[in-house]
Amino acid sequence: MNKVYLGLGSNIGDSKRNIESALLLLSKKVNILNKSSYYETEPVGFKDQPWFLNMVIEGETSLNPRELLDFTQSIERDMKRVKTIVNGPRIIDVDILIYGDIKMESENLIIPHPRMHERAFVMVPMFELAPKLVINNIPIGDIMKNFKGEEIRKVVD
Ligand code: PH2
Ligand code: MG
Ligand code: MG
Repeated sequence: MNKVYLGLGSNIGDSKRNIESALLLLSKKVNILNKSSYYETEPVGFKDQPWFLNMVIEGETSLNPRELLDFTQSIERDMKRVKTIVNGPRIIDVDILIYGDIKMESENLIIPHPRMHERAFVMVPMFELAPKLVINNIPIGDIMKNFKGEEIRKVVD
């Protein structure tokens, strides 16, 4: 079994339900060990869209990285995600953030996720789950010092 961290996000429709549906689908092939809190997050990259709901899960899977990507993309397809603008609104987004100790760069899959260091909406929930994680030789706590101040609010329920 391989330890993975996956990031989920949604900003169309009932985002909480969308993420919960994706988690249910994910659980067929990923044993979900731990879930972060949910966070309402300011859109990054393309500003003129609703805020996102984001969270991160820690899991284990026997799928290899390629198979895991196919699986997460099949979930996005099953949930009728439509690709429009880059960084634009989406019903569901499931991203592979970390896969064990693997570093890889293929045309459509880079692990660890190349942009996560800049994104509070990924790193804050990940820090909650794994405060001692080291990513590309940098402790997660150090990465957290570099954000540009995008707003993110923990959802308390
Ligand atoms: N995802 C993006 C681009 N921008 N902003 C927030 N707040 N949350 C996201 O999940 C997100 C984003 C591309 O995947
Ligand atoms: Mg994404
Ligand atoms: Mg994605």
